[in-house]
Amino acid sequence: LMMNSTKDFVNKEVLPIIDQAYMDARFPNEILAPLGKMGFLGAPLEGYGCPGVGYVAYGLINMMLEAGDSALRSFNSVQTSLVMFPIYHFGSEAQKQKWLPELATARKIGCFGLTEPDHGSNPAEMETKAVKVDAGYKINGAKMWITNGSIADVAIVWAKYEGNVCGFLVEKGTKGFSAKTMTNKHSLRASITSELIFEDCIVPEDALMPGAQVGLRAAFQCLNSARLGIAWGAIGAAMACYQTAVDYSLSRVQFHGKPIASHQLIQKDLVDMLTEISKAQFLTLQITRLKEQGKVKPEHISMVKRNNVKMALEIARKSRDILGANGISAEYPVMRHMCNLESVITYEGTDNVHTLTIGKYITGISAF
Ligand code: TGC
Ligand code: FAD
Repeated sequence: LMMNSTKDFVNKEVLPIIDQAYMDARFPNEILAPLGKMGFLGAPLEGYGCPGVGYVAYGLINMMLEAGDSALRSFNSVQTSLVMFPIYHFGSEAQKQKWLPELATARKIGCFGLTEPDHGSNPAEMETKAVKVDAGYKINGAKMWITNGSIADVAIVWAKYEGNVCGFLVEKGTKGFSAKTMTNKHSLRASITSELIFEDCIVPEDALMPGAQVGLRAAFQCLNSARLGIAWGAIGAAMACYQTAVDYSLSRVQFHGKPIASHQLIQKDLVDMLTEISKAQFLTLQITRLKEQGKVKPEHISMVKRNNVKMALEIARKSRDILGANGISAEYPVMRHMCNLESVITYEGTDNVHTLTIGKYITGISAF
């Protein structure tokens, strides 16, 4: 039900506007109200206005959102897994009551600041620091490449306090905190990406999430949830590219008046695409069921994030090829998906990071 209603939402509200929003490098704010009404933000969480429908539903929602555009799935990943999830699991009762119902309806937007200009794959070396002051904590540092940063009402900010990574809630408008939209992106153009700057930014004592004072473990738990959603989302982008290739190859006529779909090499490409999408769906469904049963390991999630994004990129590139010159046109979604997926393969752990995570699991040797 959630999957079909998300598909209807994407068809009705998103597909008519997304190409132009992408070309204009604009996040389509107009979808926020209908998105909030759909009631699927915070899908796996229960209570505080969240639907509590589990991770399979969360995954299927992400799959249909990313069939529209990776920017929508990015929005949901950040809002649900990187902002609502930590508030829900690590926040105080007051923080949950204040933020979760508003975030669940998209009346408020959140962002997640872990990456820094000089520390991406290895956040353990982060430089952003918090020190204790009379009024609470003083934060100094910078975060980079932060989805939703400059449109967010609240930022989950990871900073070292007494050498230990802790999670803080920093509200928009806090003195010493500014967010600047990053421009000139060739990828995820319909998503806002920002730099967050903290200059003697003083947050109150209760900005610290009580459960997020355990080092990077808390941040990584958020990433486990988000990465699983991304694995599903990438399948959606692949499905959209595959369907475009099927439709196009049936209508495009070349050589002897025949549709290109009648040529054996094109059929092989379509067969390979459908096979890879189906394999990814089954593997990801099984791993998501393990997650719902509390049996999943981070390495399972690395495996599907790594596999599915690479699979989706290959399908997007092949689909673009099947469309010939039309493949680069904004009349078709494939080049947009392909460019978006170049971010998706990098964020939430690069392809190499997930390879080495699984390599460490197999051999017991860290090759980072
Ligand atoms: P390591 O020493 O291995 O572990 C430190 C502590 O964390 C625990 N841990 C995990 N816990 C839960 N889930 C996981 N996946 C975990 N991985 C590690 C670990 O048990 C340990 O706990 P404790 O209690 O002993 O302290 O960590 P490390 O610092 O060596 O890191 C290893 C590495 C490279 C895998 C990690 O740094 C990593 O994953 N790097 C990639 C960074 C990344 O993914 N950044 C994402 C930023 S957010 C983003 O991109 C959002 S995009 C959103 C969108 O628009 O969709
Ligand atoms: P680097 O870590 O500098 O890596 C560069 C290259 O070196 C990569 O190929 C990498 O795999 C490789 N490499 C690094 N270390 C090793 C090693 N030990 N062995 C082998 N290869 C290695 N971050 C957030 O915190 N919040 C967000 O909301 C967010 N949104 C984003 C949105 C977009 C559009 C993008 C592009 C990024 C976003 N990020 C976000 C940042 C993202 O998580 C980082 O870009 C990512 O973790 C990689 O870090 P980096 O770019 O610094 O690359």
